Amino acid sequence: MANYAIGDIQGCYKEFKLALKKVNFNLEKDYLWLVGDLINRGPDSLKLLKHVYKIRKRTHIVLGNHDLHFLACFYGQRKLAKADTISELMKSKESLKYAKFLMKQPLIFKKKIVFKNKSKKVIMVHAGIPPNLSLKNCIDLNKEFQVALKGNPKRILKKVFNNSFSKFSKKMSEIDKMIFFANALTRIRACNHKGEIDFNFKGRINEIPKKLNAWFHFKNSIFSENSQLIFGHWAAIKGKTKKENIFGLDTGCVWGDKLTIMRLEDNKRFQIKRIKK
Ligand SMILES: [Mn+2]
Repeated sequence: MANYAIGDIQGCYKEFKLALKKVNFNLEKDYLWLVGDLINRGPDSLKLLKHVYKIRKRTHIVLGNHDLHFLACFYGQRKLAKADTISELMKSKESLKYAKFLMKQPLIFKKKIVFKNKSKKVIMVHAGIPPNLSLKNCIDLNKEFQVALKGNPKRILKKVFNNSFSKFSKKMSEIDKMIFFANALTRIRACNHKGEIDFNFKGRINEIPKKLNAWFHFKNSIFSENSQLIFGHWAAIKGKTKKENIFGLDTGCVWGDKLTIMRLEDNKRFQIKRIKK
């Protein structure tokens, strides 16, 4: 029995299948973790969702910004952009089924993994965690977000990428807290010294301006010794964080680089090169 986590697939279905094959993924025994951005920008978003839906009982998912973007488009709250490749999915007869399936997925997921008599807590998010949110804050906000999204998807999805809040504050209204949380967990890369998120910076680690720092370099009780964090989203850092217990899994498959699948028991990485058309 093993747990395997895959970085941003973004509709790269062929590479996804090869990744499962490479680790001999066994549906009866193994679990699959997906760090979000399952769809969009790549060629086969519909095929990918079909497959993931079929194996959903053995799959743990967190939503990424592209998954939220699809939901917002599906519920008429955002428009497709030129670079989007989800129109086949939008037009599919099964789009409602997949939209409802994605709506049930959290923004943060955690599970205890036992390996060689040692146990560790593994936490999964799409982009990262802002400096001033604890694990308890995240779990609470995630619950509220899921209830609100299910209750009134349009209300939440309309504002989901609103950048007006760069830092969490208890003074925010309940809906603003949820919007901030969803936006931060699916889009964070760098923050300034006050812990405020800069939503514009998307470059490499060595290109970070002096006034900013990567989110995983801030102190946060979540990054404690007995826990391990996995995330995707930031393809430009190619999975490197220089932190022992924080693992980036987006290695830019959709941009022509590689798809990473990591066994969480021993953190061994396997990679599939993007198949050229
Ligand atoms: Mn992303």
